[in-house]
Amino acid sequence: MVVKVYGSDYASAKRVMVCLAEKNIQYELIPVDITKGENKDPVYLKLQPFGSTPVIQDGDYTLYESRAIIRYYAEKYKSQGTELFGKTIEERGLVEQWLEVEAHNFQPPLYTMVIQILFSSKMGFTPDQNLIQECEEKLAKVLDIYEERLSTSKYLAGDFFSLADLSHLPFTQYLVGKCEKEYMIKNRKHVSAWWDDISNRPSWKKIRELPLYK
Ligand SMILES: N[C@@H](CCC(=O)N[C@@H](CS)C(=O)NCC(=O)O)C(=O)O
Repeated sequence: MVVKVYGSDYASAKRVMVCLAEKNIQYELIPVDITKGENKDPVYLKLQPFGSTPVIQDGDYTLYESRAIIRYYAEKYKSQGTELFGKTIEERGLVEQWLEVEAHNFQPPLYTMVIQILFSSKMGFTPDQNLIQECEEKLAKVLDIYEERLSTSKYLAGDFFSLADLSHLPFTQYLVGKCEKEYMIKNRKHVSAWWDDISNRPSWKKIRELPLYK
């Protein structure tokens, strides 16, 4: 059965799509255009009552929150495609730790920067340069900790690619691309090598080049 991914051409749906690609799971993207308010449609709100994307439907099973979805598929198809949780319970613990770091330390300042730099005009407000600067400083401190970690292991959770690395792909792509802040990655030798490695995985190259429905 083909998994249905309801989402838009934004980062959180791509987090799910790249996970499905690593696991060789077929999916169909059902466009939900948030710029047209389709995520607030009563029919969509029955699937995701908070009105954000993505949501998956796998048969009669429905799940939202991108990180919950990727954890679900990494566990459900443990032995199919790339092993994304590591092999031991200790490795799993480290994958979970870095997934939490991504969600609570890395993503918040970067998310604010992305909204301010890329989406402010669409959303009808002027970017706040002080806020962007503040977020950049916060993110730089987080990346300094990544630099230290990645000087002793190839990937975040150890010497294996995992869900923790994967979860960083969509928003870091905004940072190095449309936000024009690639120097934040390139100026850190180990972070830069890590980014070159994970962003060149065939799964991510496929997702980031998708025209989706734009
Ligand atoms: N914690 C949620 C966040 C999802 C999220 O922020 N989605 C954005 C697109 S990247 C969205 O749908 N925004 C519209 C809205 O929430 O109203 C997840 O990881 O799934």
